[in-house]
Amino acid sequence: MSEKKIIKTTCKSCHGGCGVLVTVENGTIIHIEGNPDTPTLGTMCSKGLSSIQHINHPDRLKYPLKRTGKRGEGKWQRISWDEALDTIESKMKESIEKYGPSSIAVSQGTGRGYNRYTHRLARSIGTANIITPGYICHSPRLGMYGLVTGYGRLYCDYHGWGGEFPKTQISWAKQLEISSADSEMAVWFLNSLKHVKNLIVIDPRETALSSRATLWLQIRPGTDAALALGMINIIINEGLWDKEFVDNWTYGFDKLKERVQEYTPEKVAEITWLKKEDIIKAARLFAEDTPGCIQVGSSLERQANCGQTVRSIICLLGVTGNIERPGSMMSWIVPDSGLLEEFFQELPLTDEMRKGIVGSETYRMGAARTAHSDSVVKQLVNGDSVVKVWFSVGGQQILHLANTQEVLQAIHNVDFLVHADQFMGPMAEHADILLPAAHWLEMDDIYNMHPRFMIEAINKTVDPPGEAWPDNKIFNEVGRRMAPDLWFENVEKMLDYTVRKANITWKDFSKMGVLAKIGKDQIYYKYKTDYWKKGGGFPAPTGKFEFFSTVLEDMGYDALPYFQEPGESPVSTPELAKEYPLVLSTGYRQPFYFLSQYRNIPWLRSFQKDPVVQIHPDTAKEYGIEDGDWAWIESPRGRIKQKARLFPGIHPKVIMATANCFNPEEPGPLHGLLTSNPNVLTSNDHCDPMFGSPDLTALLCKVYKVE
Ligand SMILES: Nc1nc2c(c(=O)[nH]1)N[C@H]1C(S)=C(S)[C@@H](COP(=O)(O)OP(=O)(O)OC[C@H]3O[C@@H](n4cnc5c(=O)[nH]c(N)nc54)[C@H](O)[C@@H]3O)O[C@H]1N2
Ligand SMILES: Nc1nc2c(c(=O)[nH]1)N[C@H]1C(S)=C(S)[C@@H](COP(=O)(O)OP(=O)(O)OC[C@H]3O[C@@H](n4cnc5c(=O)[nH]c(N)nc54)[C@H](O)[C@@H]3O)O[C@H]1N2
Ligand code: SF4
Ligand SMILES: [Mo]
Repeated sequence: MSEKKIIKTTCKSCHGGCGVLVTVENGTIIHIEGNPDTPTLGTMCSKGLSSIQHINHPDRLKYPLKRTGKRGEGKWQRISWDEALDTIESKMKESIEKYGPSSIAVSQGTGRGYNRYTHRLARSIGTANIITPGYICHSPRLGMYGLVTGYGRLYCDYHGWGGEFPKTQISWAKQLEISSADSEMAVWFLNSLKHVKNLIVIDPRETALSSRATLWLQIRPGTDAALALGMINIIINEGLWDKEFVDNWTYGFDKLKERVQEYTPEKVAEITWLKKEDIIKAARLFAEDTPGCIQVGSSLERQANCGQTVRSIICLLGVTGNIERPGSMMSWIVPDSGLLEEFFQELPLTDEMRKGIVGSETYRMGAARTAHSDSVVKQLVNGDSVVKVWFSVGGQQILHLANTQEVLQAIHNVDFLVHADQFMGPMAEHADILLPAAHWLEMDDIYNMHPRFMIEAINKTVDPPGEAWPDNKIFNEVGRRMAPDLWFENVEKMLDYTVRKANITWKDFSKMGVLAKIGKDQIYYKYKTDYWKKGGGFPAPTGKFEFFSTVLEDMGYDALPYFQEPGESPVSTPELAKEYPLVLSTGYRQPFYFLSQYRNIPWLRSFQKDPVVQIHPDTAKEYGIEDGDWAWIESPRGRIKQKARLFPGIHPKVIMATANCFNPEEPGPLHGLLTSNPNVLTSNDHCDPMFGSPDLTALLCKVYKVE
């Protein structure tokens, strides 16, 4: 008799966390579909739906491996988990003995639901050298929200829970409908468009959203701070600001008013390549048709002026009073379990750990709690590296950091590199010990990527292949060896601990599926209550929303927002622009890929075989390129080739390359990395003074046909 059952779980093939129903027959998954009884309302995308091809892929890593040849030579020997863990333990302990705990780095890629484990492992070992892409993705926003308001998170309220939907929504460098990124959920956003009066899209490219927008501002990449400051200028000078909010709840408005005077509509139009009339229209719509919210995309954080850009946008929210009002920007009340981040935050970040953080002296906002990746790279290349042992789970730093050639050299200089992954790839190829990781269909875990008003259960549906382990088990077992008192007897005990504050066990939560604060559980206008401060106010040092940041002033940074040209641009480096006349942007998200992942999944690959560069037809004609031609894209750092897609929706002076690329089918160790990955072109020389983010999306390049 065949046995068939339906298991409820959560997809983490991207950040979205869609609720899923999985049909398992005799131990094999035969069907996957969205679960309508979850906050994602039954929606799923091609990535999640292709998971059966993913888990059964013949190239899955199945056993722990140890390198036998030279680094990257592709010679491996199968070993047991015991041997792998013994080796990791002894290498880590040896390094701590010789160089101190800061010599251990723990790294991850984008959030894949295990951030809390990465951080807890590092802190339990005594190091804060955590290598994460946070500083180019989401953390600048959180850091700046934290500075201005005193709490770290502000998200768009398009749920209607407070009785109002946003009347004006700005999609600023974001493709939420594809990305479901950064605590915003595509399905709720798309549903809210029924209620929106003005949709404003700010993007150098036409997108699915811009084609239905009230106003599309086709901005020059890297000039968004100027636009935000220009909009504030108009709002203040036309008397359109929210007087009740500004007078009672903010600090430094007069100083901001003075600062934005230099950002006149004329000047901003010149900087941004926008029409003055459109800038004025955007400012008026956003100030007059309230409430409104702004989705901030991570393209703005992959730039060397990201800190001030994000800050300028938050000030725009402040002058329009779009804070904590239904239909504006909200900080969410978290579920009864507390934030999952408490799992690592409960281990203190000691002064000694802080002192050991690579890059912390220079990038004081970005490298206050984690390492600055580009500084780690530079140190490794220069031979004066603090980091000696690198424990990497997911994440392909070789691909995702700026200046691929230099990162590659750095990786070769690491004393001992461990990597956990599901497949071979450029990072895995360079490991000393390679650990096989399970897929979300093969594990029990708790997910919080991202809406901070809920957590979700990931329930195991089938066994992983060979001896692959879930990441949480890998972290726990390494943790138990390095700091036995701070880790758990087994994964179930660890998950029990994670939800203990809700007075439930993992088994209870596994059945519940979701723990959330939705609808009436949320509190609006918290600053008008005792929530943060007795008598009302914000938890920032002045008790107010700080246009003028007292914390930045104390740190010696400019306390008011300003615009700075990208390090390489037609304006900042006009001589270079003669040879490289086009602005290079990288990184718009592909619906069927997640960063470098899934090019080996046949169904997903069938949608778009090769990495594509979008070029305006006039520009392409000028350089003799036709639709479908392979084109070289060259910057002062090197050149790569991608397939040209002629696209009238992109600004003629801008090209957009697909980021995070390699071809799994090409030979290792690099799998075509040096001819496909746009970070061959990007620079780690100019970095944001606060966060250390390099220019990954606003640089100079030229294009020509591959002969
Ligand atoms: N030029 C340019 N560079 C960029 C960007 C850009 O837009 N342009 N984007 C930047 C941003 S925002 C980010 S977040 C980074 C992202 O960069 P990464 O997160 O490093 O992205 P990937 O290259 O997909 O590497 C992820 C690896 O993790 C593995 N993996 C997936 N799931 C799991 C799992 O559950 N467990 C384990 N152990 N492994 C898993 C995958 O197989 C893959 O090898 O790239 C950054 N770099
Ligand atoms: N399907 C899928 N989903 C993903 C990912 C994926 O690879 N695939 N990656 C995940 C990750 S790690 C992240 S960080 C998020 C990112 O997702 P989002 O934050 O939504 O942003 P992106 O899609 O990277 O880029 C959004 C837009 O920014 C525009 N843009 C580029 N430069 C500029 C600029 O200087 N100014 C302005 N105003 N616009 C600019 C691009 O043209 C693009 O349309 O997506 C996540 N979700
Ligand atoms: S949107 Fe993300 S979470 Fe949802 S099904 Fe697609 S990959 Fe999975
Ligand atoms: Mo990201």
